Amino acid sequence: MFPTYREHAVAWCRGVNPVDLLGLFRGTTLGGWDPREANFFLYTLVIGAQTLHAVGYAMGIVRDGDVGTGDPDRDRAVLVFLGDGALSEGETNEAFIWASTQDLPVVFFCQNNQWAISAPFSTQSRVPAARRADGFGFPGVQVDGNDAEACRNATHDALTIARSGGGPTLIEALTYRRNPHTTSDDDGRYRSMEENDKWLALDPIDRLRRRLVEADDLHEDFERELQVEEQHLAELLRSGCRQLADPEVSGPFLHTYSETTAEMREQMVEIQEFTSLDPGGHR
Ligand SMILES: Cc1ncc(C[n+]2csc(CCOP(=O)(O)OP(=O)(O)O)c2C)c(N)n1
Repeated sequence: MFPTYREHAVAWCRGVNPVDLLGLFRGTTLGGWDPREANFFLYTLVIGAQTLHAVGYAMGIVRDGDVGTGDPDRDRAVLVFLGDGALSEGETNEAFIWASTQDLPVVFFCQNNQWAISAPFSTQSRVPAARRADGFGFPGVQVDGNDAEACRNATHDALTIARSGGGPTLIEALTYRRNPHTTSDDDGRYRSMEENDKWLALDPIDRLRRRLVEADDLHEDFERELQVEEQHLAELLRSGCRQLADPEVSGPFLHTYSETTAEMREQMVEIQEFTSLDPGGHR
């Protein structure tokens, strides 16, 4: 899996410690977890860049012969997440071309929340996001992004096709970003709250809850266990976030390239000496 930066729930399912996610947002780390352990790549803040990472990885899967063998323990596929804004990036369009022309085992999951900060989807595309795949020659499907089961089923089907050698799929999960883009974004400047209210009524968590109640699957014990788990997780996140250690200044010098050059070592020593000075410039 290659996430963008909104896949907290997916990370949770993959076993990534949510405190490690917060390290990235607090700026205490440039990564946060070992992608190999969770089979979940690092968050990518450079819009669209992860689509090419995913396609490159899918090429590796093909060259390893791990696609279309019919052996469920062997066949693999890549799932990459992107926002609607990422559809306008050159990298995403390059990724679509590679994926399509080489029948790569990759599923593009586009969370179309209809806003790229203040840019509405109408400024990104004249056609629904799913239809973008048509021009590249691979299938695109639109699902109700606020319907958890529909998203799960569409993803499952597309991954099955990819693993069996059937090539890529673009899934457009149509949803809505109800909050501002970030805590520094004033969304009142570019959109109406009525639109927001309309989507509040379609809240995906409420809908899943209603469905469980209707199916008689939401028992009291289950609800209670859920509440305890939620409380525990919230506490873990709060305390874990406060306890995150400051980053080592040597980090970027040691981890940017597989080998640290002599020049980088020199710069590392220089900055280590500089940061050990007090504000008056004394040791
Ligand atoms: C290459 C690049 N250009 C610009 C930005 C600044 N930027 C951060 S988030 C964002 C909007 C992304 O919108 P979308 O892909 O729809 O994702 P969303 O945050 O709405 O899920 C932009 C332009 C960036 N991070 N990377």
